Amino acid sequence: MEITTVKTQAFADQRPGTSGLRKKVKVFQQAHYLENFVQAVFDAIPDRAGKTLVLGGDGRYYNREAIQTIIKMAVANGWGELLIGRHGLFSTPAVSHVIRYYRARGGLILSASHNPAGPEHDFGIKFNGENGGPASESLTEQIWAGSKAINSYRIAQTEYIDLDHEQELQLGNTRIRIIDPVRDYADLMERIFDFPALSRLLQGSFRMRFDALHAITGPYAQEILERRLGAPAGTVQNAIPLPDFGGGHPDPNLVYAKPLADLLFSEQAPDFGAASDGDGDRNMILGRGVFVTPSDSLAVLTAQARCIPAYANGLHGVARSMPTSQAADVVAKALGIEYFETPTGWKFFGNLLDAGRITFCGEESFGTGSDHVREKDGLWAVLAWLSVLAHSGQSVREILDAHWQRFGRHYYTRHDYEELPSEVAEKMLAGLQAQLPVLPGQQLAGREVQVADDFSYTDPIDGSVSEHQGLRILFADGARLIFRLSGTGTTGATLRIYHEAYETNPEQFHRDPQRYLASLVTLGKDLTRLESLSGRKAPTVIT
Ligand code: VG1
Ligand code: CO
Repeated sequence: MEITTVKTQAFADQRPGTSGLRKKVKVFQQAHYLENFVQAVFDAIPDRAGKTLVLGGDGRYYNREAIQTIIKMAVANGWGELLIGRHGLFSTPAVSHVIRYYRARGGLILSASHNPAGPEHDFGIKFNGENGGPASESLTEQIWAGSKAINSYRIAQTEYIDLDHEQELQLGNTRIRIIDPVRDYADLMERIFDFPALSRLLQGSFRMRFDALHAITGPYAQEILERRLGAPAGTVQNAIPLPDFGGGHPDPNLVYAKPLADLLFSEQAPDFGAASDGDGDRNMILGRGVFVTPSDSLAVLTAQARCIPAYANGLHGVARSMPTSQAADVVAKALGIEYFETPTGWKFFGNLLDAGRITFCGEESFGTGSDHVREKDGLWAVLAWLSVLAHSGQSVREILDAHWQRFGRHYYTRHDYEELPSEVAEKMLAGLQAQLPVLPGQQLAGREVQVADDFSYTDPIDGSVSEHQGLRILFADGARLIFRLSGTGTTGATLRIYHEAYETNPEQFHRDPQRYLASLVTLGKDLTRLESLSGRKAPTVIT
């Protein structure tokens, strides 16, 4: 096996964002760009020799080429074994499980998640560690530092590896195993949920539609929903992962999964609708004529967890990212379990999950998950909702109504302003930050400001501190207004403004969130001088 050391020059822009390194495909196609980053990751894992690495992606454009390169580099860098998904495919939650199940040292996931795919769009790569979760902040910083200092990488001269059949082969000292990317994950779901009960639901008069948006969850959803649970053929739509995801945004929200949303709000609506994103970690939950906000979804599942066999003894605790509504906190208080508020990004849940302090966690960005893996998990959330529906015999609307009656309703909406010039977005936030000290005590939008700050998080397990995680305005009545810049985009800057208000009067439970929150929306735009600085009148995406 010939191994070459290739001289290279560092790139200055390989700092991973909220979830790995994401760039335009064209950026990744520059000579040595992918190789440099992969070498920086490998260098940050000094104990890799002889260990197992899991490898796969969401099937987007450039997935296959990147895998061939990474195989050669893994061989040259002393990995003992590679577990690669057949066709080069793996969803993010499946990689997380496979790392844990086979006690691998880590995994590389090739995905830009909810970002569009194709030669003109995005590609990405992220490293998950031996707990199955995204690299910690400190490891991420180390990888970035390595990427800036790199001057060579190692690569083996090997033949092209056939990824399309399950097989085992030996390349130098590295064993390569092409495995079924779905089986182990589907088996895990079968251990968590009551499959006979779910089969009865799906084989009866209940109707559901799952939209895989031409991305990775298609094969997983077909295996689990249609084959193992016996839902009618066609329950899963857009099930074949396409390199360009059919030209759409593989992002499960009311804007990018519009055909599904339209169906659930039509006369022909089935009982239940769900969608997932490019790499399979997000979920959107819809009932007939009703959309469940992800924040409410986390709260409902927390309240109902005991109907699922794996959680029949109750939950240790629950965590949510800071911008996620406080609905789950209210449930946790009622259940007498711990609850936590972390910065945005799944990596911040890892320590709490590993320490057994939380069982469920979630984000407002359509992410929900549990301690079964160390990533958010779209299909898990769908099966959890189906479990609640099967157990209660109620509709999604009835479940939500009953939840609000018991815990109150957290009205919530997020407004995204995408592709702003970076200087403009930074100016808006800097302007707001300068005002924060004088806001407490003021009356704004008819509410009294209690706290106005820049969110800083101290990890309760290892004491590490993460600063500048979003600007917050907390009102005395429990309402919140939050501002932060996205760390997953590849063009300009995306400003996210999150609006939340708590309502306990049942007569007010069925208002339109946009109207209910209108004064907070106006306030958010005023405080950032949004219209005058950016010229934008309306957000690009409302969820
Ligand atoms: C977004 C979401 C965040 C999520 C992240 C990765 O990050 O807001 O909650 O964890 O995407 O999700 P940002 O920095 O753009 O706000 V995924 O499904 O793209 O891996
Ligand atoms: Co994703």
